Amino acid sequence: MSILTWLEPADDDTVAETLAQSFRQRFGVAPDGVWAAPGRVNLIGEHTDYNGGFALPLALPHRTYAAVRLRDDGVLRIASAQQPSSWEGRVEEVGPGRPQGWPAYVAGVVWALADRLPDGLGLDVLVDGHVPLGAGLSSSAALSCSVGVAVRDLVRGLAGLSDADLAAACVRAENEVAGAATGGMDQTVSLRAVDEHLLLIDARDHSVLPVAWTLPGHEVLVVDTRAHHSLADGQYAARRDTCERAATALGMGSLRELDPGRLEDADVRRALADVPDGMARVRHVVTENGRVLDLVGALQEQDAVLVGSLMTGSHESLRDDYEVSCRELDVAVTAALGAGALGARMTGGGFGGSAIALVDREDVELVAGAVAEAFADEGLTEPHFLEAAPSRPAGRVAPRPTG
Ligand code: GAF
Repeated sequence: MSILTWLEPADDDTVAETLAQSFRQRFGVAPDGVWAAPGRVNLIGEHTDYNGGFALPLALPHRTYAAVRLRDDGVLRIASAQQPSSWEGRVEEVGPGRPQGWPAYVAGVVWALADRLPDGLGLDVLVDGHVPLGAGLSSSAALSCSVGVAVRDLVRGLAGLSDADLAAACVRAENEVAGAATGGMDQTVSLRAVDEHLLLIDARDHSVLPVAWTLPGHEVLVVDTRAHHSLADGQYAARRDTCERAATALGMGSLRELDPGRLEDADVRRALADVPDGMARVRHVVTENGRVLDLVGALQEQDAVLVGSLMTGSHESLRDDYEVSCRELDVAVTAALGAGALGARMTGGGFGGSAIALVDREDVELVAGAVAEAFADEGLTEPHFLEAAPSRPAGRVAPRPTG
């Protein structure tokens, strides 16, 4: 069997030191500090956030780092340790579609917070991403949240800004400046995670509840399929649009309001008849909300078998009703289950990206090996693997916060 590639999280202190040095070389001055924000894995509750529903993600130990320095001349200079492209412009130039590409996730945060920022504020930013890109692990939200926490720490007038309000600003940056119509799950967990816990998010009122990981003998194995994943293409927005049309046809503010017991009712079917794919999409959203709450109950009962079967049920619903899976994700799920995983599913927006599997701690290598072998047999690109240990939220890494 070939050697598997495991993506390890970076060490905060090492990255902070190297990044501060690169910042000095690039901008000729030291940063005010270095901040980091985590990517995420969603255990269950997919495509529910923009329907006012439930999700249960965890923050990964894999983080995006941002060395940041405030300026007082309204200029933004944005660069990356990995990306060859950079952007320089004035704060007033930032807006929907400007700048393009990854710098939008940085500049967009300043744009979204503009009302609360002092006149003339600008930034120098150098980012260093350690969340795999395009892997459905929320590298974009980690990017905007790392800059968001930096700006909040550095600007006196923002000291009282809550994590929920900062998450909302990062969502606006992504929706309105970067043009990706995502919900708020990723930013919420990146900013509001609790170390060693999952986070139950209720997107209706943005409340969160930490949920303990009660299965110490089991791990969440992440398979980065390395199939391309982009939320800025049309598929994600199309699903969201269908859900909004379905809610309107049902006379509801969001699909959260639909009682699961009414899914088969004739009036519901009639109302959705004119919404292409409406019935199947609605069925996914409504049943997925139920699975999230059932899974929280299964965790409380330490019932790993039930947790696993709910995860697999989620995948089937995403594959068949929501139609956001793809060949690579299905191969990963089937191979993981075949090798003894208790459950497996795609995670994140879909159309590529990552799958996760609930695996007995002793079987992690075995299951990962089986997935890699299945990919090789199918002629797919070699997948990468990581372990999803629930980790801490965004914050400053250098200079280390005191107290
Ligand atoms: C992406 C989005 F950014 C989230 O808001 C969420 O909708 C997810 O896809 C699907 O559950 O990660």
